[in-house]
Amino acid sequence: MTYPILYSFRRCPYAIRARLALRVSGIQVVHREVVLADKPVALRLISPKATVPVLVVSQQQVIAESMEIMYWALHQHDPQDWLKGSAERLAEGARLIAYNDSEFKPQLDRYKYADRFPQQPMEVYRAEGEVFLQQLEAKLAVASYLLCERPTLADMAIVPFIRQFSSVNSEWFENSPYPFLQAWLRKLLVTPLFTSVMTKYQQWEEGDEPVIVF
Ligand SMILES: N[C@@H](CCC(=O)N[C@@H](CS)C(=O)NCC(=O)O)C(=O)O
Repeated sequence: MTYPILYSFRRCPYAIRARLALRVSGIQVVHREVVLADKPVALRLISPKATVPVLVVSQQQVIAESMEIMYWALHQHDPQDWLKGSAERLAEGARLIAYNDSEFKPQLDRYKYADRFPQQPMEVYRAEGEVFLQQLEAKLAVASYLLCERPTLADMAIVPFIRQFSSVNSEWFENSPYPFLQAWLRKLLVTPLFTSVMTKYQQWEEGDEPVIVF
């Protein structure tokens, strides 16, 4: 039996979303923990852009984008119906994910690493990111999850990024005017699914015994 190989980094929000989908779909993978400052040659060879996550399904099929890994896994098995919903809801979910990846993530990086962007004080970058928090808060004020009363792809693709935003200054986040978002984050982070994908692994090195996870 050969398993797909997942190059991953524990705290990377893109890798977390990929691991959530792989885990929920029950797909077993060989896990290779990457240290971004010390990327393995094997990763660079298989994916020249060398970002994580990367899923090596076979020699012919290498998936180097986190959303594509989510879709690949869920198209095989989607036991919690993350991909199910009306066309309108799915389109709204896709819009939120696209906004997360293209607008919110750069804002999150500037907030997190504000000292590297001295043009503006940290509060300015945080306020930019809050535009997305406000959008999510409005959704969560009327439903338990972003699109409906159960988690869907949008929740699972976005929650790792809100987790990262919240942990830049957890005291600020806990006191921010986003109670529905706070509750949603708390609820998702304590699920067995989420905690299971946050297992710690040692840095992978060529020749290591395969670490099989599912
Ligand atoms: N669009 C990619 C982005 C992945 C990404 O940027 N991952 C970060 C880690 S969170 C990374 O690997 N950065 C490369 C580096 O820091 O050298 C995806 O969705 O998978």
